[in-house]
Amino acid sequence: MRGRFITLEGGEGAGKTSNLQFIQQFLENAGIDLVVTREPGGTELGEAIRELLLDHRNTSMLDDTELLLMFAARSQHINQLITPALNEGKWVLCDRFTDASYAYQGGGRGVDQSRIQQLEQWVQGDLRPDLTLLLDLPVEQGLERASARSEPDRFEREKTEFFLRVREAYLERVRADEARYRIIDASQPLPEVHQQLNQTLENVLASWT
Ligand code: Z5A
Repeated sequence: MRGRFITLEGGEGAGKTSNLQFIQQFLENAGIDLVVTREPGGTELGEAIRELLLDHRNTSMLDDTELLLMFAARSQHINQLITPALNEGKWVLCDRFTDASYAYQGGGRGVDQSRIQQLEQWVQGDLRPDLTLLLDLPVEQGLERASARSEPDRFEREKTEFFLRVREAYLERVRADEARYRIIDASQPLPEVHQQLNQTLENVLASWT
């Protein structure tokens, strides 16, 4: 049987890294054979593309170039890792996926949604996540948390307005397809966020069996 595809999304300082391991542990404890990966990245080529995308010295990168690089990395990732794993019956937990393109390139940069939709169709065919966990919190709170980072990357250098548009684009995605998403209130202290994740995952897994 084909495995399940779960993605984790969130804006700046939402705590993806802090929560990914918790989700992984939950799923592995449930006896699931899991592959954990990330975007942009997940393959050798994808990780090289990630470096180009995050390097703050690449100030001349055009918005379309950024979008195309995201989908170039995604194409490699899907064909080399995600689809083979799902076909083997493994589950895939991916730290960011195409919702991030809609949020950052669409909402943040203002790239036309129809371009993203075309690339999504081309690169992914029918592949869509079965579940997307969105860690949501007010932008100012997220930026406050993220400010402790040493060297901000190309995205982390953006202004508050950019991240407000990113958040709104994520929430708009949820409103358009509520069945696929679960919003996690990431403004709460970490143990409470874990509790929400625990409850959410228990409910979803029960509904899948
Ligand atoms: N991107 C894109 O534009 N388009 C696409 O299609 C894709 C990606 C796929 C890299 O992604 C960039 O790629 C990303 C979007 C773009 N740019 N940004 N920004 P990434 O996922 O690798 O990078 P990230 O967003 O910086 O994720 P992160 O490293 O997981 O950061 P985080 O969500 O902020 O998580 P954190 O490091 O766990 O938490 C930040 C701090 O907050 C840290 O000090 C924690 O201890 C603290 N924290 C976390 N949770 C809590 C709670 N609950 N209470 C208190 N403090 C907390």
